[in-house]
Amino acid sequence: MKIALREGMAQGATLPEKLAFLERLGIEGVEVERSAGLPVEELRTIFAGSSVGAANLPGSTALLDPDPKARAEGLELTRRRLQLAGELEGCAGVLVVPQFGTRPQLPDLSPYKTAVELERELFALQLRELAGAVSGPPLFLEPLNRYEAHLVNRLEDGTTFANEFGPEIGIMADFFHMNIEEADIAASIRAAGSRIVYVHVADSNRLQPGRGHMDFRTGFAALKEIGYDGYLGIECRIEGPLEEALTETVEHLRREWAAA
Ligand code: LER
Ligand code: MN
Repeated sequence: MKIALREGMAQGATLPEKLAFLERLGIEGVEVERSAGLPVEELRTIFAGSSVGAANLPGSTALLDPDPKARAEGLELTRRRLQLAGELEGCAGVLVVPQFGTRPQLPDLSPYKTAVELERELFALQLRELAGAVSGPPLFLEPLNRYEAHLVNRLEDGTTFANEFGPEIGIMADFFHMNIEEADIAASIRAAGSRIVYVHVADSNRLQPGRGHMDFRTGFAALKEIGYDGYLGIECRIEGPLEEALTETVEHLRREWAAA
């Protein structure tokens, strides 16, 4: 197991400064956000000078946009990120949130197709297109809770899409969203099995792990059972001074993982 932090949560003005901060905390990966647009050679040079790796890269959030131009740009951006993921050693893949929002943005064309049916079919087509562009690290879908998204809320919703493909398409398990959507987090993790290629951690209140009442140990035991050995990406609000809080969080996560 390795620990990662989102780029935007790390201290520092530049990516090298942020990597130095993470190294100091013993954090092994960064979820690249803003810096994903840097030239590939520059990124490779920056990461070559650090023990911190690129944990994942962001794909487009416009794959279901009603505007065809925005969708085409979304596909292109995601293809570029898949290529970049293969250039950065140890990168787990490209994170795609299928859509944000509690209602479809596509029109309701009943009785032909409802908006949700259209979204499902369009998303499956977009994934087929993108699966063909995977030659290294996979694309993975992140299920979000019902207050943030409606199409893919539970791990099972993600695996339903992913199961149409081979290892090119995976899913992410985010403990904050699972805490709202899954009846039994451990059972859902076991059912998703090797489709899980990335994990986000936040506590029940979305503060840093250790500051709420999340039972990480049971979920971590299920991750170990399925042979998950990837990143736990910290994605949360931080209570208290950043460096102290993260030091405490890293300790908490390593302790819970060891005990699981
Ligand atoms: C949003 O709640 C979330 O969990 C993020 O990982 C989406 O990119
Ligand atoms: Mn997340």
